Amino acid sequence: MTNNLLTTGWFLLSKHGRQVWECNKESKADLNEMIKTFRDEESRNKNSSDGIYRSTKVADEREMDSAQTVSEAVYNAIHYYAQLQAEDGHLPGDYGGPMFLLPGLVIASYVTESPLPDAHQHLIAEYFLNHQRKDGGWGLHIEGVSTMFGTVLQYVALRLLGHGATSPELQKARQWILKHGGATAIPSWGKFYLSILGVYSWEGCNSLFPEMWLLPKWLPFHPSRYWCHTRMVYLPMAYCYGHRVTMKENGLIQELRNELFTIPYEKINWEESRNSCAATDQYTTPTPLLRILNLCTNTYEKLSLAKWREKALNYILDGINAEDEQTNFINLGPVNQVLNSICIYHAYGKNSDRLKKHFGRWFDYLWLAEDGMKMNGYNGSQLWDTVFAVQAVRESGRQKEFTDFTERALDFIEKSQVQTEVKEHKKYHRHDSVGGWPFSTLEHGWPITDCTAEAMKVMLEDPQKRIGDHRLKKAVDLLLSFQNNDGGWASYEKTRGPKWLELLNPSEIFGNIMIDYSYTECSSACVQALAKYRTQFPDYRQREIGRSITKGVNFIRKQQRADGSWYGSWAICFTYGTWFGVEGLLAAGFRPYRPGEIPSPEIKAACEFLVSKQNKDGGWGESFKSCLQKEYIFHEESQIVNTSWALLTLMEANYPGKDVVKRGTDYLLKKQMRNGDFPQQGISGVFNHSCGITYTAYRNVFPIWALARYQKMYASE
Ligand code: LAN
Repeated sequence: MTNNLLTTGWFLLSKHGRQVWECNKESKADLNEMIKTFRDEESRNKNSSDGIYRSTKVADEREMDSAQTVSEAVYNAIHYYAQLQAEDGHLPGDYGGPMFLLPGLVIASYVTESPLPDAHQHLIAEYFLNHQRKDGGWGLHIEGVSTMFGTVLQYVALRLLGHGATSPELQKARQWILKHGGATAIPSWGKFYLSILGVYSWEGCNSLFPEMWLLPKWLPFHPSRYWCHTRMVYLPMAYCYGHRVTMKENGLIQELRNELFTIPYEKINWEESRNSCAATDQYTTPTPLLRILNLCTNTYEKLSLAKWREKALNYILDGINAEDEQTNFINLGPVNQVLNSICIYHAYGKNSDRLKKHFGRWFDYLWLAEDGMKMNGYNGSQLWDTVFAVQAVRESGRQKEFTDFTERALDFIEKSQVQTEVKEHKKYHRHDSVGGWPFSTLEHGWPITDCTAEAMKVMLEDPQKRIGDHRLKKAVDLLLSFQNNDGGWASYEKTRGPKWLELLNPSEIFGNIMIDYSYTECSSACVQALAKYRTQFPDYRQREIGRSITKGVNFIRKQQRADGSWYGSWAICFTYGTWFGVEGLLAAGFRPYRPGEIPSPEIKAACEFLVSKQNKDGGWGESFKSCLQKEYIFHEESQIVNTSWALLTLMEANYPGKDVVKRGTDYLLKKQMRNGDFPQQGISGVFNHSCGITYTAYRNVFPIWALARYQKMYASE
């Protein structure tokens, strides 16, 4: 099968981390066949295995002998993974999973009269069909149960792509929608998209109160204090709401109005629909405070002063333009990419240069796999995957055998550090950027605390010293400036608002999105990086670094639960959080297990927690539900990725129960395929507590790392 894929004509073009799928061939027959196969296997894992990209790269398919020793397994695993590297040094991979991103792009393409090429449209529709659930609906993400948000959005997107309402798939979807109350029960972000299309009325949306941006900045609820993703999504949303941006009506829109609701469109009570949300979708319930606020802003809409509205909308458009330029039109994420495109079309028209630039960037988000063409959750996870790859290979001690790989990866990391400040960043509420590293590419440019920290860790061990002392100092300065008063580190910025702002979370589908909170993972990475820096450069900002580490450690300790675990916010879940918790504390000098010594109680408790969750087959497996319910829930089967995190943690703590570690390692060895790869199992990433996201690289990089650590510790095996 793998060789067939090479004849599909699709390949990934990559430059400085930018990822664009291109096709050089007219016939896509093989690809079609493969994509259909994905759908036909009823019981199959919903996670594709990034088969297309990998088949275009893995030329060396010589059947290697199955590894007999851990050392051979490590070699085979790196040998396989290294082949996935792009020319520019980064490790490309599937970053799909959420099901609310691609329909947004299809809607934007329709509304802005900017059609995607036919082949893309075809593959996008296939992706939607591949992820339809048996009950006819779609979830918030590929593994989630059907929701109104997912189902209406994919339904509408398929219709916009030319699928007839009478097709069996769409009929089934429609039944699901009607049975669950019709599209008036779609959550607010869905109401927003439908209003743009004219398939729902702006009257049925709570006010997005554009004037909020004109309020004094010292107010605790000023939007500049929101988590950057929330801020950057509600900015263009407020623009569209303020202008009541609505597409010109046409036959298809009229049909959709007839298809999506339980009562005739003209009879819908819009005011009543504002707060309706299907039970399947509700992760957070609107609080009384939010309801009161909505009442006020909805009333304001009736009186709104034209002068203020105009001023607010101009201010917002200026903010949209700034974000476009600062990110080279990539934008912070896939949602504001889509929304900004719609605003730009509205403000400057279909033929404007700005819209063309947006259009060009849509392709940076599209990813092709054997389940069709999807929209990635970001413009890629380039830097993140590459910094882990280097650390894993380094732990194996095999850099010399893979010099080319490591050199190119280091080169990519070096080039990705931000070295010039974002233009007028303060005016546009951005934290400093110089010295930081982004999650994806330099062109994207938004630096992140833990991406900066992980890249620093790698650069501190670079034998070539590619980045000199000066640039390392800049990274330290930035990390110190990011630290919160509670001692922790948030994701992109310092926490800017009070915790009670969460009471105003208007998205029914996500939790904890209003402010940027301190996270265990981010805090641990920053503590690790600062601790490492301090040992090599004891003279630079010595006291501040010392204080920062102490505060960071206190924060991490406070996050530990009574059972010894840490909750992970950005991957599933307690095994991930606990890995970071333990590595952070150990880097700061907490005691691991050592003969004749008592380990630090935090470390002991964490190890005991992990040991208590080991499965009979030696592996660990955690369900996505852990993230939602905030308690450890077992997956039906052990997961390679969870097992690797648990093993990395236990070994870093030098846990004395060798049998536990050996059985975990044996599980990994058993799972490895002959070519060195590992099978793709369940989804492993998460955000905002409710949405899963694919990190396809994790199935390679973490077993490499864990096996390498095993080999290092028990060299003879
Ligand atoms: C990411 C991806 C990377 C991730 C880590 C660096 C791993 C984490 O340690 C900190 C948080 C961060 C940066 C993160 C935050 C939320 C993101 C940006 C994402 C999960 C990728 C996609 C997601 C974004 C919010 C998706 C768009 C959806 C909206 C609700 C706006």
